Amino acid sequence: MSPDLSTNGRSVHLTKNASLGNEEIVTTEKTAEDLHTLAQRARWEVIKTVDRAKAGHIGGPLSMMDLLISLYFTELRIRPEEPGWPERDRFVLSKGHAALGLYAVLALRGYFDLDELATFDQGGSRLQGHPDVTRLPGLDASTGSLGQGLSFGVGAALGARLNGQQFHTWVLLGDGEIQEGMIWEAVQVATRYRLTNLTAILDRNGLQQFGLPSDEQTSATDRGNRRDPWSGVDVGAVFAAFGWRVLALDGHDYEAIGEAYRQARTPDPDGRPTVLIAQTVKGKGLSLAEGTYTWHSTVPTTEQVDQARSELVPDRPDHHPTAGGRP
Ligand SMILES: Cc1ncc(C[n+]2csc(CCOP(=O)(O)OP(=O)(O)O)c2C)c(N)n1
Repeated sequence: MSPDLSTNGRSVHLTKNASLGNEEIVTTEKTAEDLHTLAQRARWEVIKTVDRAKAGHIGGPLSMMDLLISLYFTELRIRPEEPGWPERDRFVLSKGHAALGLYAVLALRGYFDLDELATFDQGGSRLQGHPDVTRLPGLDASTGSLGQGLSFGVGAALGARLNGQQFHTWVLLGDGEIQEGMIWEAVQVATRYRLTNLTAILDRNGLQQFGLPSDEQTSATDRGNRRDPWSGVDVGAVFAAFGWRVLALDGHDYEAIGEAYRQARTPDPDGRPTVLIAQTVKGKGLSLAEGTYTWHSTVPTTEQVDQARSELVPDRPDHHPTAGGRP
């Protein structure tokens, strides 16, 4: 079944969520094919928007896209028409530089019109280069300075417990981001308070912006091979040693993602917070960009935009830079 994108994601297939103990309609039913179609469309919106804005990130939004589409269309208990609903699940995009990917998903999910993506990164826009909670309803945290989102998530999860609320808190981390010491402070506090209502999702794409020195230094300006410093490290074992429940998955396999989300929401009987180690490919979906660090934040050429459209949304000739498609 194909998703009805013509309604901007609003006429999704809805189910009642019995576990909330009421008739709230909060989640949607989607097949793996539906999710793939949505994710490819969202990836295209990212490329198209970076092309228009002549700024933004591509590699990180594309690597997390299957995780995010699955989260927003099958798992999160949210009301796009009431973004501030107090019982909503909380979501923190800790790797805030991937904001554009989140905006594309929020638009497809019905928080705002897709057309608004054309304002991305402009002064006065609600869609800043990094998420700004003071501007855009639907966001739960402002992020962009890497390392802070998990601490915010700990606070939200602890607050839920203290207030007797049932919502779950989800935090999406980059694997380069976990170099930040503040992440590990939050990891310890989450264990200390037995936050079973907190899930971290690690986008393990193996690349960051810059990285370790190359094996062979080629020049004084060499900024490394862009592998993240956790390359070769069993990061799941590290979280486990800190007392977290660890689930490993393929971050592009919708069935595995859905199953991991269901498990993560189910409170761990041993009282541990949960981390999902999602193996992903940076730039996923665009063959030019897959596994290539230079696509972390790059403005594509006209030819590359055309290639992206033909790979991601071959049936949508709605944006063609060479045909004057830019607003
Ligand atoms: C505290 C801080 N230091 C540096 C940056 C600049 N920066 C933006 S993205 C990035 C790389 C992040 O890598 P990763 O977390 O692996 O993200 P992904 O590969 O998923 O895009 C860096 C260093 C930042 N935003 N915040």
